[in-house]
Amino acid sequence: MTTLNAFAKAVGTLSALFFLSACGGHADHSIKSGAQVQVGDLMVSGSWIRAAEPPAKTSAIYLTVSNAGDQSDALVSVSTEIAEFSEVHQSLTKADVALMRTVKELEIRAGESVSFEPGSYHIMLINLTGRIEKDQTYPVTLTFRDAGEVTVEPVARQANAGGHDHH
Ligand SMILES: [Cu+2]
Repeated sequence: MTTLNAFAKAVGTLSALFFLSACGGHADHSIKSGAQVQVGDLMVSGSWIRAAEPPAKTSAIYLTVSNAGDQSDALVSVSTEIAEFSEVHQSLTKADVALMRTVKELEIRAGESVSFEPGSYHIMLINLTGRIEKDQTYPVTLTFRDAGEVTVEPVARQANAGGHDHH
């Protein structure tokens, strides 16, 4: 747990630095890649994607979804051109074995937020169609059951797998 917490803190610090250096001065750009995109009562913030180079065929996207409304909503699909398949997964540890399960519909309850982060929920990208280069942004469309579609542009960061072994 200590390692994970330290990792999460390091990532948090890096996000702040990247945000300042990559987006300074361009208001439109910073809204897209950064920090917050709103759709209905939902706010998607802090999106980033794990940089990947061949032969890696998978990567993952992390973000936070907050629901300011008084109705539950759910993330029902994710699409992007950078991978053949995109799925919502949850990492679990059972008897010291790291596992992942597919989440068909991820509920985001009224007034709550769900964080996608290493070791927990993530958007798994399977069969990447190219490399994911550090500091580049890659558009990804999220579809919510009620709020509908929204496109976010996570920025790529170098990060170790954080215990995320896939298949
Ligand atoms: Cu996964």
